[in-house]
Formats: sequence, structure tokens, C-alpha cells
Amino acid sequence: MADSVSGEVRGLIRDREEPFNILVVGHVGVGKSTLINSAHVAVAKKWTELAWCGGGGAGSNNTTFFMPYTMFKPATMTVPIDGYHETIKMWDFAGMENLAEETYIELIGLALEGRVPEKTSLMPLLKDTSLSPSALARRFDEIVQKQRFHRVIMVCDANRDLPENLVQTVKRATKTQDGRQIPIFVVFSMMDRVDDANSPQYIQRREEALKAFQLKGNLERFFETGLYSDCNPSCSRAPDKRFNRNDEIDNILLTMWRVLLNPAYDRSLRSLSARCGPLIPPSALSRRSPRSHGAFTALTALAPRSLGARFLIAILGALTAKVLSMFKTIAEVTARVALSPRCRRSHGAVGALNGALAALSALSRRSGQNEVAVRAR
Ligand SMILES: Nc1nc2c(ncn2[C@@H]2O[C@H](COP(=O)(O)OP(=O)(O)OP(=O)(O)O)[C@@H](O)[C@H]2O)c(=O)[nH]1
Ligand SMILES: [Mg+2]
Repeated sequence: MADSVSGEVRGLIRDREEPFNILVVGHVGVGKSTLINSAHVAVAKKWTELAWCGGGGAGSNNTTFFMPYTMFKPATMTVPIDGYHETIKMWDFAGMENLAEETYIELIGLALEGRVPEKTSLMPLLKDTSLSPSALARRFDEIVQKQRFHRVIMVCDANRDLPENLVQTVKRATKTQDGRQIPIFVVFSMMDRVDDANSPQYIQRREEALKAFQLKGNLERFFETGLYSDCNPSCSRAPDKRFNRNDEIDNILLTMWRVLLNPAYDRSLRSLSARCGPLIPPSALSRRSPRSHGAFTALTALAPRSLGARFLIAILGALTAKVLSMFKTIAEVTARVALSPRCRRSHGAVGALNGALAALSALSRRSGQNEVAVRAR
């Protein structure tokens, strides 16, 4: 089973010929950098410390630069993937404990659009309270196509309550200004520290996450796992400092890759104008225009993704066209009949008859022989 998934994932990796960027977000110390390394290990089958994982914890901010990590380079693989174009990158986004929401939303949003250059130092920007979202947008006004994002992974510590602010931030930021909807995947890390995954407290936390990301009934985008960390006893490298593989972690992360790389999730990445034509003024879709949110959602629903809505509209359109063409046909037939020679002749006959009637009634009034006159007609 694991081997077949591994083979499938290697195929999906090879098939990605265009840049494929995954943004990893989450609070400070939840395991974002550790996830990047662990996701790499699951496919590479050997350890490489791509992203630096420090002590973590509130305020430690190990990751402060906006860093891309190219996954699965031949030198890091036990068995290199032939024909792989080195297109897949995971990007580590700094976590913030007490985030200044507007600035953070703007910065994540700009990053997702490919406007924040790699290696940008994020902390000074996030901590600068005088920096308005519009000033940030002006600072990063150029889109680098190969740096646009295709997936977002939100990492949450399974032992901590869901960071509501960050959830909302990520949900808003993944609806980009040009109308793309970047798919979000959720990873509950630190599962090795969860005492009882059946406890009401944990179940409620899990339910809240599923609800917040509308994943109920479709767990495909939700993953719960411990990660490869010195602190995780089930794969700990101490005391011999050797890397100990863990099949359970590998299987979950291989499944994550299979879903992440599924081309079906690329559909919502086409810009809305490409999906709905030039009907939508781009300004109405701005992240900074919350009023347009409803309209945006409705338009997104009509986009190719929602086949049901499109089908309904197509049927209504076809029916309207049919009714209009029927009216046109009736009008045309009536006009033609009215103008036909037979019709004109009968107009004359009716006129003549009416004339004769008038003459007869005048006569009969005079002679009192109505009946004879009528019969003679
Ligand atoms: N036990 C255990 N420890 C973990 C797990 N994931 C991460 N850690 C540890 O938690 C600490 C923080 O992990 P990081 O990956 O640096 O977290 P981060 O989210 O990148 O942190 P910042 O970059 O500071 O925002 C490190 O000591 C990791 O080894 C896990 O699943 N289980
Ligand atoms: Mg980090």
C-alpha cells in the first residue's frame, strides 16, 4: 500500500513541470519548519534539514525570512526521481503570536500573489505598527509569476486551541485579488503529545478546525500527525543522533503529497476573469473590499468549478432563447398572413358584403321586407 502511494506520489512530482509553490503558515512554534523537513523525508526516505527548526515556543520566531525550499533535489533523495524538474517549493512563512491582523492579512495576501520576494525579512514588516496595508501593497507592487502560490498548508498544534484570528486571516488571504481561490490544507502537528485523541476536548478542537475550514464530510484536506523531531519519542534521533524512520508518519505525509499534488485542486487557481470573462471589475474583488465578498462568493460559485450552477444557467438560457424564438415565429406568421393575397381578397369581400348589407338594411327599412333581403344574400 505504502509503496503504491509512494510510486504514485513520485509520478505526480515528476508531472509538475511548472513552478508549484506551497505556503506553510501557522502560529510560532507549531512545527511549520519541521513539517517541511518531514514532508521531504517521507518521499526522500532520508533526512535533510532543509528548514531550520529551533527551540520554538512563543516569541522565539525561528523563521523570520520568507524562505523557499526546493523539494526532492536528486542529492537529497535515496532514489532520485528521474525527469523531475525541481519545480516544487515549500515556503516557510513566519508565525506571529499576537498578529497585527490587517498587516498580516496583507502580507500573506501579497505573498500568495507572488509579490513578496524570497528572503524578505518578514519580522520587521510585521512588527512595524506604523506600516499600513496600503503602504505594504505599494512596497510590493510587482508580481513574480514563478513565485505565485498554488497551495496553502495551515499548521496547528493539536494541543492548542484553534487560532481563530489566523484561521480567518488565512481564509481571507487565500481569495486573491485576481479572483483565484488557493486551496487550503490543514495539518494538526504534535499528535505524539496528545494524551487522548478520543477525549471530548480534543474531539471538539478537531471539530472546530473542520468546521472553520469547511472540511466536514471531506477529510481529504485534513491531516493529524506527529512530525520528525528530536522531541518526538516515536522517531527521536537521540541519543545516537541517527535518523529513525517512522512508517506511520511517512504514510500520512505521503497521503498529504498525493492530495496536495492532485491536479483537480488546480481548477480554482485560474483567475476569475479567465473563468467568468471580462464582466468583473478587478477592483471589486480586492481583499480590502469586504463588501464585495458576497458578490465574489456568488461569482466564484458560478465559475467552472460549480458545474451544477453552470448547468442550471445554461438550461435557463436555452429556455429563454426558445421562448423568444417562438414569439418571433408567431409574430412573423401573423404578419405574413395579414399581408397574403388571399387575405387581401377576403378584405375586399368583407368590404363588399358589408356594403351590400348596409344597402339591403336601408332598403328593408324602407320596404319592410327584411327577411326576403336577408335570404337573397
Ligand atoms: N514532539 C513534537 N515536537 C515537534 C513536532 N513538530 C515540531 N516539533 C518541535 O517543536 C519545535 C518548533 O518547531 P518548528 O518547526 O521550529 O516550529 P515553527 O512553526 O517553524 O516555528 P517558528 O519558525 O518559530 O514560527 C521544535 O523543537 C520541533 O522539533 C511534533 O510533531 N512533535
Ligand atoms: Mg520555523
